[in-house]
Amino acid sequence: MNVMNKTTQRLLITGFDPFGGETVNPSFEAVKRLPDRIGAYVLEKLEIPTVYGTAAERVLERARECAPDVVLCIGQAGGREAITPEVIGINLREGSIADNSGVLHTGEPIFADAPDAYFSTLPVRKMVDAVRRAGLSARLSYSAGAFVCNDTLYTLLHHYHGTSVRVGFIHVPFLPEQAKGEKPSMPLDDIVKALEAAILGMQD
Ligand code: PCA
Repeated sequence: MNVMNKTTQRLLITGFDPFGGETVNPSFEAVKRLPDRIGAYVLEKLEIPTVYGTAAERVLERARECAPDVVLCIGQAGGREAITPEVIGINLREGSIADNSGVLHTGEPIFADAPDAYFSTLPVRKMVDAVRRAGLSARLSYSAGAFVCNDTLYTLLHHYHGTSVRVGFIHVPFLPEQAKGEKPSMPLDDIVKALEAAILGMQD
C-alpha cells in the first residue's frame, strides 16, 4: 500500500441487537471489540435494533452527526460457515419471523417506485480476499435475505445512491455458544480478526 495515498476516512460501522430468541448477536459483539482505528479508517460504532426501517433510520441519524465516508453494517447469519460480504440489497421485505417490534412482512417492497436492487458500493471481492489472506473463511454472498439486514443495506444504498458515500454489509456466522455444535459457527476472536482484515482490504 502506498502510505502517501493514505488519507483518514470515517467509517460508521454497526451491529444488530439479538433477535429470534437469541441472547447475543455476534455482529455487535464483534463491532464493540474492533479497535477505534484500522488502517486509514477511524471507526464510529453503533448498535442498531433488529427492526425494519428503524435500523436504517438510526444509521442515518448517526451519519448526520459524523459524516462518514463509508457505512458498513454487520449482521448475524445463523447457519453460514464463513464471513460473507453481501453483493446486493433488494427492494423486498419478507421474513419467516417477526422483527424485534413484532412486525412480520410477507413480500412487500421497502420503497414503492424505487429500483429493485442496488449493488454494494464496497469492493466486496477484495474484502473476501483479505479475510482469506488472514487465514479465515470468507466468500461472497449474493443474497442478504429479505429481513432486517437486507432492509438496512437496501435503504442505505438507496439513500446514498449517486453520492460519494460507500455502503456495504457483512454477514457473520453464529458464535459457538449459539450453534451448540449443531450449526456452523466462528469464535468471536476470529470474527473480529476477519472484520479487521475486511476493513483493511477495502482500502487497498
Ligand atoms: N441478522 C438479521 C437481522 C439482524 C441480524 O443480525 C438478518 O440477517 O436479516
